[in-house]
Amino acid sequence: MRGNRLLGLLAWAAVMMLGVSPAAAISWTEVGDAGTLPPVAQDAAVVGPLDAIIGALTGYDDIDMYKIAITDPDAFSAIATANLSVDNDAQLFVFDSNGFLVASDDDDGAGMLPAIFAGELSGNPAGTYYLALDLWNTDPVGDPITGWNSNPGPQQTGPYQVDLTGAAGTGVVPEPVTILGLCMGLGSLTGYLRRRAA
Ligand SMILES: [Ca+2]
Ligand SMILES: [Ca+2]
Ligand SMILES: [Ca+2]
Repeated sequence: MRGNRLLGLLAWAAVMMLGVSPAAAISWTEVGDAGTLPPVAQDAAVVGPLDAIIGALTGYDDIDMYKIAITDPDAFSAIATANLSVDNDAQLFVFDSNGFLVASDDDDGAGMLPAIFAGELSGNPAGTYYLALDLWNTDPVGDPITGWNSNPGPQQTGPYQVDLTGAAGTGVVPEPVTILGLCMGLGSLTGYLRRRAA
């Protein structure tokens, strides 16, 4: 009995030390420059709830597309904040796993920033989606998307953040065998401690 309680305590301590608590929401920060179409979208490869994407628009007409998981379509929202060099006139687009547009917005957020609110994706299945942020008025071409009509007005650059609800990273949870190995190791340690105590 004492051994079981000790094992539980040690497992809890190990989880805390490894930082693998599955409930902690985390953000994804753009690495280099995110691509513009699903095949080259940047994978938000974190494990568990994804509460924000942080990036920057650079160059003449940057388009940043990220691959994410939408775990709760009813609760899904994407609210942009930014500090772009002219007037923050950005846009948001959400495409499904096949590249079909399922939601978009230009100015529903603060100022001319875009926002997609909870409920707008209701009726869509949970799964893989692509979230893109770009400048007005560069719009997707084709449905499913095959490209973009570059038409930034005004052209501008700067940092942005898209706060998310109902979303998760595309990373995979650790293999069960890893957890099993950890528990076996803890079991051995518990046995050792019990033998020492005896
Ligand atoms: Ca970028
Ligand atoms: Ca880009
Ligand atoms: Ca806008």
